Amino acid sequence: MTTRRDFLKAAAGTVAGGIAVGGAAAATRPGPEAYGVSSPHAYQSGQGSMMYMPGHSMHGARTEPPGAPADNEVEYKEFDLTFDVVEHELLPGVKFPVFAFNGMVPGPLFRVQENDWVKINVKNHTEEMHTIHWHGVDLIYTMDGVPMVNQDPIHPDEVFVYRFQARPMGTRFYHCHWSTPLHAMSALHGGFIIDSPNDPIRKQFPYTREYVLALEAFDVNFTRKHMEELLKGMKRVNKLMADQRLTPLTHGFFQRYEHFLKAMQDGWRPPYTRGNAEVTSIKPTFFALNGKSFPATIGEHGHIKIKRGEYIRIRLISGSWFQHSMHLHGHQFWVVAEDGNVLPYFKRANTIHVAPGKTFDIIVYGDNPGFWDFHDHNELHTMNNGVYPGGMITMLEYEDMGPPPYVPSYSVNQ
Ligand SMILES: [Cu+2]
Repeated sequence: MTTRRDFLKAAAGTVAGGIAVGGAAAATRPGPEAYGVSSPHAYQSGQGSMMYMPGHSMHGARTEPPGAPADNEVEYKEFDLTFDVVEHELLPGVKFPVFAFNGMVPGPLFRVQENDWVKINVKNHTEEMHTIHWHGVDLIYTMDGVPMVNQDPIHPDEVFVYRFQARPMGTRFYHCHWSTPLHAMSALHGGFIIDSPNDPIRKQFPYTREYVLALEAFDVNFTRKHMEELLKGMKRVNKLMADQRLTPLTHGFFQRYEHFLKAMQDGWRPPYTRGNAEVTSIKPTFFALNGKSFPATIGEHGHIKIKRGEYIRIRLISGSWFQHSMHLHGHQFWVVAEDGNVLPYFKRANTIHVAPGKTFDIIVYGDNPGFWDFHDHNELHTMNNGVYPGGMITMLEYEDMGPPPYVPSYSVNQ
């Protein structure tokens, strides 16, 4: 006896067989839903995972991760940030394209008070995806900005809203965490200074000026080439999204680790197994302080100034993947904070090692009038494309010294 149910099963088998004749791959390879395309995103109040939204477009989209107080619950200090692509001049004769916050290298400097609630509306004006990580800030985990760990990357044309309480006090920073070498080697970083009236450094050293120095390394050739390729690739991805043809297999995004493993079982290969051009070594050729290489670090872009009897505070922020050993001539400074945190005792030093991801605060006292070199003692970083002098050299100038007895030239070796 044939039931209606058996009949339906048989019919389904026939249809499936018919498709297999037309294309074996279509019959054996699972569809996008097998890789988690349609499962709901964990963030209830967000936009959901935008990776495979039908009719994908992030124009007008505004993603607000959960976990922070609403606008009417606390008083927010509000800021706007953008991701842009700009042509940046490191020094005369050297321009290259970079990703930059608000078009600035480094990004704008934030100054807030400890325990302020801050709200940062971030808009992505580029064709590439990004996130922002607030380095050294103890915030709500949904605002931590790590793609594929606690947020989806911020897509082209999307607005993403970070909200958190600024704490603890100290020299913090922010950077893009969509960590392709391109972004790290590009200019997506900036200082995030959290002040407090209870700052013991301010009490012990009555400093009157302060400086923030981002230490940077750029491989301009790699950045030029890689950015061009990446933007081409992103245009293709955006087109595929608009045409609703993007699948996890073409883009390599999976909502769950098991989906990723299943795709590999089904024959998909991740880019890192393909001998892909993305796997390359980075050889920085230019080094910079606040976006400028020596001699462009001098003058209007702000070398460091001091007067006799003055205390100044310098906040050093690692914006690079490399080790920097900053040495000040003619002075013993105090190292007063590491990673933004006030040290239990203030160490005297003239050289400070700033490893990737670190910040240090130092206090300099004006007791030796002159013009003094402040530079990375890794001398490879004091060259511009292999030519000395350049890179991470700046100057400490006593303003009250009168005309200098000797004015150096800015000539470079041939
Ligand atoms: Cu980025």
